[in-house]
Amino acid sequence: MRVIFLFATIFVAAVLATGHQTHPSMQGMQSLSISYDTPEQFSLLKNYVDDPGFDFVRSTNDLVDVLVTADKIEEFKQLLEEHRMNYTVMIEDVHQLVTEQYIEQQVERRLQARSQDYASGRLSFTYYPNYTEVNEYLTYLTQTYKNIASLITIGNSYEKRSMKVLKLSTGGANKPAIFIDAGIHAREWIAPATALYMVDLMLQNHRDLLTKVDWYVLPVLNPDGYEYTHSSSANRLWRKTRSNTGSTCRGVDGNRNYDMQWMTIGASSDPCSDTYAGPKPFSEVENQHLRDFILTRKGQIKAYLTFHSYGQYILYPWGWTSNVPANEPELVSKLLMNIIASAIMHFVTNNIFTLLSLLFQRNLAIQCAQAIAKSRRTRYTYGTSYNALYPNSGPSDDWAMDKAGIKLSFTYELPGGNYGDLLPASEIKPVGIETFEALKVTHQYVTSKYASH
Ligand code: 0X9
Ligand code: ZN
Repeated sequence: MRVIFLFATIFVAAVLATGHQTHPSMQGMQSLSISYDTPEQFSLLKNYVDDPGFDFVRSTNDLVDVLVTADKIEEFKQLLEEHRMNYTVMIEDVHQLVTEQYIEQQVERRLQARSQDYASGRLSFTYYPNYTEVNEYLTYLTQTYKNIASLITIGNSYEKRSMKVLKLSTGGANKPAIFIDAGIHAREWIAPATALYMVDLMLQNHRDLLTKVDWYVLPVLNPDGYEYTHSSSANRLWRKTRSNTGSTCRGVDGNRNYDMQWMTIGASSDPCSDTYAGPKPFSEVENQHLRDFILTRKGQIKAYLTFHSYGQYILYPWGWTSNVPANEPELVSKLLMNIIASAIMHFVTNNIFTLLSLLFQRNLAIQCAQAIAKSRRTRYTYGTSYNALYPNSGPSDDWAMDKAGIKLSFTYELPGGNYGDLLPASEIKPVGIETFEALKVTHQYVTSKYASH
């Protein structure tokens, strides 16, 4: 079993280290989800990693999701069957789906434009907003919630798009803060939408979350890439930034570019790869802005949350080693530890209610996963990035914990349903509502640990 795990780990790293400059024609492209469990099956899949007709969009230790072009699909399916590998066709026709979704987006946009309600920049969350619409919405928030919402421009992207952090604060000094970013990977549209919808929920119905904690939300960390995916259906699956690093291929994987074990594992030095780590750590100006913003508020930010898709994971450091961080018990509880802690607490306080609440307490990741499951039965896996997903280096959450000293640092891989990163916009609100439950838990934890009472 260990041998298989090792093979899987190497395979996953190899898969991630490759990628293609642009996506080949989507006409007739299919999305397959393949499960595998023997070393032979791993090596069989590995043969296709460099094939331009294949794009491995998600990899775990027992399954891969891969987009396969029309000219390769039948032969590949036959091969899977011959080797008794189970697969499901997740998307029958990627091109058709992407095209339909672009039309739907436009229809919803027009519907929204007709409504007086939305004239001022408010979002309906019935379609994925583009970069301009995100900014209009941010401005709308500052005008509507004058005493709470403000914008901090942290700099410009490579293509000179301004990057704005939304600050939500009810005033007062020395409050702990929670920082959220989304959209470092351009095609993961559900991430910015979820971050914004949670802001919407907070401002409309949950102002209590603003009393003791300040919030910073950067909804689009990679504005150029995000805008590129919105510009044409042919670019919908772009992942990286849009910087020109001197190669024929553009862009850097922002989540391999932080100065944290940079380029040590699960990252590529090939500019044409989807996991290209960049020519040096922090080569990407967008990441530099995020770094400077966070370091300026080093003591204040107590939790760092970064939203991605897909796969339903709550991940915490590290990605580069199988070792767990020193405060792992805080990030995810051990039941036994909780019981012991509860007993001590009970002894100290002699309070039955404290005992009961602590007995049922799980620490943060598991509590968040449970809160989400309770909301809509969505199942999240939690664990360190290396152990629960795959090894990789230079991601923002590892940097936030190690270099910015933020002890609570999580990556959320939001749901992709049967669609992966092409999740229909009708899922924005349901995903936002369930994820908001995890946000409440995180807020509660930060408040009880860091806020003055
Ligand atoms: O590979 C990534 O950057 C993330 N997955 S994604 O499918 N959204 O691209 C996972 C990053 C988690 N790993 C660490 N934070 N170390
Ligand atoms: Zn991502």
